[in-house]
Amino acid sequence: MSDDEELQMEAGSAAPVESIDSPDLAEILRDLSRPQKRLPTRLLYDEEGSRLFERICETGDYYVTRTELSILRENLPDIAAFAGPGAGVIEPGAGCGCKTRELLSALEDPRWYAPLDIDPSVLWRCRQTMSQVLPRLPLVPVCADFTRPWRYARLPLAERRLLFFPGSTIGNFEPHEAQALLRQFQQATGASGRMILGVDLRKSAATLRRAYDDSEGITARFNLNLLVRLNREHAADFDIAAFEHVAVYDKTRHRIEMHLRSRREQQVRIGGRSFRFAAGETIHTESSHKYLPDGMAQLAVGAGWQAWKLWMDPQRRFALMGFEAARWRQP
Ligand code: AVJ
Repeated sequence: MSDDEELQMEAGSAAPVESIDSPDLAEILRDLSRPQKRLPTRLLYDEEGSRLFERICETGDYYVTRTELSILRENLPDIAAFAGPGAGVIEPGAGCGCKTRELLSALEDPRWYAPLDIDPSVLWRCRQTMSQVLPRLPLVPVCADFTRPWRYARLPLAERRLLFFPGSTIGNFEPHEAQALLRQFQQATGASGRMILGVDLRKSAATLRRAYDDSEGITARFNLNLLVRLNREHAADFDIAAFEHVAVYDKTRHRIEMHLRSRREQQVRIGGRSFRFAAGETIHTESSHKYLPDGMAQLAVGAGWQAWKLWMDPQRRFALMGFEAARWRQP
């Protein structure tokens, strides 16, 4: 997404456009050329992918969303106090915004809400729900890939900026990338900035495997939809039935990985290239890192934040962590 396309929805007229001659394809071809084939995780979230992800959140096996929401509800007054009055709320990767709605309703005099999402359809739906629940709150939707630089300086004034990053999306990045992202968030919120981060905590491999390979098969559809998308958008010829979803827990890196496994030996064409798959060979599509609260605090401290608050469920499956900008910085 180019600089000029960001903030386009502010004007409220034209729908944001996805770039057609996408740099995505170059990245896809590079990723499929690696010894361990992979695909960019963010491509899971097209319109169908975002819808399927919302359905994953409703499954019994995916404890993440439910648990985070219960922590938020249990601690709302405390969390709102931490955010302080007059905040402008930024949410990278906003999604359906149901958690945010609860947060925003509890805040004292919030100034605006800026959801960022790579998928314009998500922003349109977000605008619709927000106009019903919080019609007076100014909405500043930003259509952008939040992992790339975006123009946060153009956001309106507020007492302070609060960055809300729930859902444990931070876990989808390698630890060093996660730290770089947290540093970018710190720059986006400034010296008076605060951040509320959702962090999924370490737990048994069995629980994690069930959460990322639910018995209803929604996660499998979510993962396979990536190939459907490549067929549609990049004229690839993946035989969807010849791949299956797998979730593997890597105990040393503390992360659950999603892969698409080739059921047989096959060739796939995309972007004028041909890729060979051995039977059983996989494409790595997502990693979800699991942290201890201390480990995440250390990452954030290295990114210009100081740890401030920790809210958890009684079983310690998930944490909401509150940070404020570090007052003291290493030269
Ligand atoms: C959207 C990053 C929170 O990693 O748990 C859910 C995505 N993938 N099931 C996660 C996901 C498979 C999810 N996040």
